Amino acid sequence: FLHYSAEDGYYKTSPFDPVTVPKVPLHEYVWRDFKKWERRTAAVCVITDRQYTFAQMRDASAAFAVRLQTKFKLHKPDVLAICLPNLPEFPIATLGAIEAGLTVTTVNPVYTPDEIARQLTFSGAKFLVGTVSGFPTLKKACQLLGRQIPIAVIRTSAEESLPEGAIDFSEVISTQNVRYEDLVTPKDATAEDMVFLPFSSGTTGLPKGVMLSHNNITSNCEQVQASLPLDLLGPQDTLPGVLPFFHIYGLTVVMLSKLGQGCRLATMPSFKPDDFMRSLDKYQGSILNLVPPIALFMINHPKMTQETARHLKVVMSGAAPIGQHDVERFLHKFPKTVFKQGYGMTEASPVVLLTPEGNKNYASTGVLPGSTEAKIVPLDGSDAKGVGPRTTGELCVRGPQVMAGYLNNEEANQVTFYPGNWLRSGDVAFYDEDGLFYITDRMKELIKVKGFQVPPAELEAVLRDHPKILEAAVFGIPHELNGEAPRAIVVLREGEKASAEEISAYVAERVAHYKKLEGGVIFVDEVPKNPTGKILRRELKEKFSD
Ligand code: 4UV
Repeated sequence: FLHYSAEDGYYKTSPFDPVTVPKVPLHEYVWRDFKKWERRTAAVCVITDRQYTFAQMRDASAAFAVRLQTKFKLHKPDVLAICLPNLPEFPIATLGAIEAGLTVTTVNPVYTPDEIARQLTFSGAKFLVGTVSGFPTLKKACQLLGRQIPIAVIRTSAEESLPEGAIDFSEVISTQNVRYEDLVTPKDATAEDMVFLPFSSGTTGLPKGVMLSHNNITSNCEQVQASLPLDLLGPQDTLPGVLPFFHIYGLTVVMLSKLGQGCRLATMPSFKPDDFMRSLDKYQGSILNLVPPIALFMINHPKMTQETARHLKVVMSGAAPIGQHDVERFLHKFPKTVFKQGYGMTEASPVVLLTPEGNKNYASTGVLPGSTEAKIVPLDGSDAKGVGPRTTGELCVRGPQVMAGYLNNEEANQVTFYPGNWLRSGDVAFYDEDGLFYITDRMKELIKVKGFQVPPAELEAVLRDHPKILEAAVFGIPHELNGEAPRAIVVLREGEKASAEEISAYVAERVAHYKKLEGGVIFVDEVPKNPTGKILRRELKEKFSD
């Protein structure tokens, strides 16, 4: 599977058969077989036991689509923002908006009003879906935005009443008095239209809108499904919905791909040990996508036993590196499960590498899925040609799952793609003679905390706003449980004094909790920079990591 061309240098192709790009809108793709299991449960909340069958979910999302068009006058190319924890209604909101022809931008529900307002501004969202408890934050975000957006809220229990000014989500998804025939498909709708607009910082800078088309996502669903044997996955299976659906890993790989295959989602709004264990035990979780900190939880928590995980067949870890030693510890405790890894990025819908069947090489993150090509480019970027096996460099990929680009950001698109549509991952990797890939390092500035993106540029901007701070730089240091933790080096203005606690608290007030400066604050006289003023992050890491 190794090829050479004068243009691309050495590049790898997938050991799998090419996938057929579905060429249908995403909601049609997800509902393609739903009649086969329409009476079964599609999603259940492990806290309230609130649930929807496939038929109920299908009808509710279609009703939502009709009302978005007729009542709220939303049409392609309008953007709808979903700011929800994992609830059974998440797929209803998503698939309904898509059926109405809209683009969905998914917002992290733990964001601060500032962070939400920024995403609403960049995406131009015209409608918001949230929860009763999240409503005050969403309202504050809209105030910052200076523009009114209708906000529909989900009531997660009977005790929650509708806040003033909010729209009742249960009313807009109600199947009573809906005229399904009123739904219009725009004449110019194609499977190349943008269906999702998640945000990612990519290789550098602030978060940017990632334009993903219906075909990007449906292709990736096909790629993921083809890599798992069919008898392994189907309507008999339950997936604990623990990875956040707002993040592309939870959205594509867990929520959409698995609903399309008739699996049941056992959703939980956040990771809480008891809820998580209930999803495996009472709700019989059989396939589990997780991030390394959850694997560590399963290894270390005394109540998490083989008995708790007795239904579990397959575990797939991704979004951050997991050590081979930890995989071995996991398999020692849960010998009956198959352990797989995946590697992906928002810009690739997300899956780029997957562990093949029968693999026992736990140092590797796997092989390329169908129709995907990859090459390794020397790190200095002097020549965008690929190198051969066992030589490290930047991993670059090409395939039907790769984004068209970042929204309204030609500059970022220029640096993110090499000629020939090769998406630069910003990760350091190599492949071996068997076509297995190994991620060895990250060259982009991104920090990953529990698999979540923490863009240093964002924290640096917050720090620079502090009246006592002249300059700041942020980088990641290793963290035993979370993978990494953000650490800041700070230059104070002349004559100013501040404590590390004061700076940390200032940041903590302004960002989502996982972005806090858990790695500490160090005061310095100067931030190391190159002659053009770019922060020298490698040097920072080497100098200030201990
Ligand atoms: O953009 P993002 O936040 O995207 C992700 C997606 C992870 C997925 C998706 C589908 C899977 O099936 C799966 O197993 C994992 O995280 O962040 C992208 C960056 O995260 C790092 C790497 O630096 C990416 O550029 N990353 C993601 N997966 C891995 C990883 C991994 N397995 N090992 C090491 N780093």
